[in-house]
Amino acid sequence: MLWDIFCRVVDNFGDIGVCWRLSADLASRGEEVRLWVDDSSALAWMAPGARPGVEVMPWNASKLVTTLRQLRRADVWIEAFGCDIPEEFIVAFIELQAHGGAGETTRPVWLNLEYLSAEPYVERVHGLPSPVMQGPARGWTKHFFYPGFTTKTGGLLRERNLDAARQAFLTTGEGSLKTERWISLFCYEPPALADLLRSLSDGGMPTLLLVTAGRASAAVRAHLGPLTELGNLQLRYLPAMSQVKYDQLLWACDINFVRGEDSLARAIWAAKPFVWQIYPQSDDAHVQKLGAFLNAMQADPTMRALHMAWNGIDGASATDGEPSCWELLNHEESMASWSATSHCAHRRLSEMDDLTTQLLQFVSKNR
Ligand code: TRH
Repeated sequence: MLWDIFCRVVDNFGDIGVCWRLSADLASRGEEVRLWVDDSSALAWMAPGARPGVEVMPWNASKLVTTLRQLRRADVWIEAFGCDIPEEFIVAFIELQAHGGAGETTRPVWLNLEYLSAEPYVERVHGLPSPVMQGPARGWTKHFFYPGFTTKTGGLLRERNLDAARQAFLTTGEGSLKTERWISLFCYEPPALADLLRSLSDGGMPTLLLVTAGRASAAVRAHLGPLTELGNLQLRYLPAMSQVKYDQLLWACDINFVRGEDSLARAIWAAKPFVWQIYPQSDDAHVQKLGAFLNAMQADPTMRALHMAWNGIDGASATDGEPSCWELLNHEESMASWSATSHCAHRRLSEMDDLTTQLLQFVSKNR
């Protein structure tokens, strides 16, 4: 089948990151994908080189109709994260259909791919139809498709060879040669960054902090200036890596600090302890979303406390004599417990159908 995936880059890299992974995964299963994106610049480092089966198309309304007239009609439309397909695109599709003399049955399956959340409402709304009430496609129907953490949701993106690639990397990869603890850091500007840096430098474990390019590097440099060594902590600033290399980084590290949406899912697939900085929302909706995720992970109280602290959300603080959540990063017992939680989540979620498999099933049922 031919898929049109529409992506508008709002900010950061999650929108294009998820859309690229989905496009590449569909292509690896024999599907053809046109990825329409308004800003493809991040793909230069995130996904360098051509990918057979995926064509990146500029989302440029003025050129769209001319471009479309020369193209085949797609079988599936995916609007990622609530971005609306441009009206010109729909009009051109209908015109093409009329010229071809095709009937109603050739309407594409039209899906609205939503953001990832573990909140309970996701199970209720996943797969629901949404009739189109106005515009050139009036009378057509879209469907909501929600990624998620339970079998009643659309699941998570997970390439079919992902676990085999991870296992191969772990047996042969450079990650197995290290002597100190490795921690990767991908974040915005976490309110508790100073606490983390202090606990790593003062803790008893030699640690290499691998700081990703962009906002994470800027945030650490704002605290430490040009320093690359502090007590037991060494720092290395990384260049922007491809998604493949970033996955390998997560596999190689002992703890991963991740953010947003896509890197969170990848941290789960790395099966290592992780700490998530959620994308903050102005109405504080992220607080509930974070709580729902920690429930889905079956997180213990210390893992919850660490997440609350990292995200600057008021929660229970350590009482006198108890170690703070930052000190727990240097405690073998808590690390073993977080590690067990990550392994369980990895195993549980690996048993579910992945998002691409579920999309393919949904589309074949609704064509
Ligand atoms: O960049 P993000 O913060 O994206 C966010 C979220 O998606 C959020 O939900 C959304 O509302 C907001 O954008 C607009 O984090 P995320 O989702 O992890 O996306 C980062 C992508 O970048 C992911 O695909 C991994 C990739 N990446 C690389 O390819 N190389 C790198 O070096 C790094 C650090 C990341």
